[in-house]
Amino acid sequence: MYYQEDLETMSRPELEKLQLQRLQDLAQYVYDRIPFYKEAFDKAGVTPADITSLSDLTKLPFTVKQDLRDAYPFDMFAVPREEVSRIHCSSGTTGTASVVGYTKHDLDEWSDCFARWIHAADCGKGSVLQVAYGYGLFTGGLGAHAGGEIAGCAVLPMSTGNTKRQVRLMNDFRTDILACTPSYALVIADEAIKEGYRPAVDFNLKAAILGAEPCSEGMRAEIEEKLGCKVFDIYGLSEVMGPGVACECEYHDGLHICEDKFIAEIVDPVTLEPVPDGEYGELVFTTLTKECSPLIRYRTRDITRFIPGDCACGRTGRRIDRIRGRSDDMLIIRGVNVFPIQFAQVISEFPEVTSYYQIVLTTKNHLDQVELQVETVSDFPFDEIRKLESLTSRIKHALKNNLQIAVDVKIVEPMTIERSEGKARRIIDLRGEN
Ligand code: DLL
Repeated sequence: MYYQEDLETMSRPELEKLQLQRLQDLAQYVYDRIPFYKEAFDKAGVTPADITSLSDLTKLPFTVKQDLRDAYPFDMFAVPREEVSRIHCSSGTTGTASVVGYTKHDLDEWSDCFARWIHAADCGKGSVLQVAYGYGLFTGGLGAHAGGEIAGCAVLPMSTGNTKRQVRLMNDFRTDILACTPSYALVIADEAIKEGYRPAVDFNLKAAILGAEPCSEGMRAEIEEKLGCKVFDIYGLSEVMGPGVACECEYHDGLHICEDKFIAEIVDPVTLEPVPDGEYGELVFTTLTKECSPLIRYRTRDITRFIPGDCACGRTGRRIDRIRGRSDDMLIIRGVNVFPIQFAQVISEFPEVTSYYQIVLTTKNHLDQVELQVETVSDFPFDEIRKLESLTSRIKHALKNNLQIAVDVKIVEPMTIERSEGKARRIIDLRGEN
């Protein structure tokens, strides 16, 4: 079921014509309004007038996360303050966050994107949408909320947490669609079962629109079985908009990009050259309709590929495969973005331990588990159990406060952690192996 059939099923030539027109306007717009882009275009020796075909996009410079951080807070905004309706920030980053602004028009465009995916899940007017993504600076909650309202749903703004209540209201209000991270969907399902419900029979769920983190096939199957509904993988990132940039349709064979609003490229993360169709590389986005925080060739660091061929649903937006990983070292642990350096920062405040550490990632019942292994300094009384326990619990607390995730801490004896002559191997990612 389409939401904006004309845009979603536009023929490729028509769509590409629209993209070119929008790209030309965008190039002029950012050149005139954002000093960063004027400088970057000048440096690359390109002017907005040089964009005469879609393939000219590759003449334009890339934008990276650091550019957004350097522009903190508002230097990348293309509109005056009085036209900004909302501000979000990227989650869980080290140092300065990247700030994204939205005009009223930007918010409407975003809602339209999300609404498309609610309709693709065969929901809309009359459906109850339970939003269990976090509300706040994170784009999940408000993005799903506004999309649900415009799609005609009755929106239940639960946010994350309070799982017993999520379960009770899901049953009592006959929720049709659940929107949250895949890990949280599983927590909700397990809580429901613990409370004595048979969610697949007792509840009214038709669809779960899950994203913000990778979801394995196994996890997806488990959620679908436990909750008795279809899972739709939804992708997005705050810098580019928020949830809804791409999502699965009813055929669940890749995520359609809203290509009337974004141009996607997949490039080799090292050479930055486009990879052949169907091959994996880094996803890059150019925003076509954003007024406040437009972006040219933004490097997402997410690794995926275009799925060749047409989709049976009739939507003409190309499909990307589910996100396979990231080209930088950002970890996504239970939906929270974490950088290894954040662990280092926390342990640096404990004189009892050295700066040698390793992060071991595993999965248990499809949920990410993270263990920090850290070494004591050589004069630490390793056999005094009370001291060891107290240190372990203090580090655990500090990590929870800083990273917003629960981390198991294993304190090991001096010189136990692998040393390296080259780059240290900080992350041992065993997810998917157990
Ligand atoms: O996670 C926006 C979002 C909210 C998307 C709700 C979907 C649902 P950020 O916090 O900026 O924004 O994190 C963006 O999360 O670059 C990916 O690495 C990862 N990510 C987002 N969706 C998916 C997905 C939101 N479906 C970063 N599969 C992105 C895998 C995803 N990874």
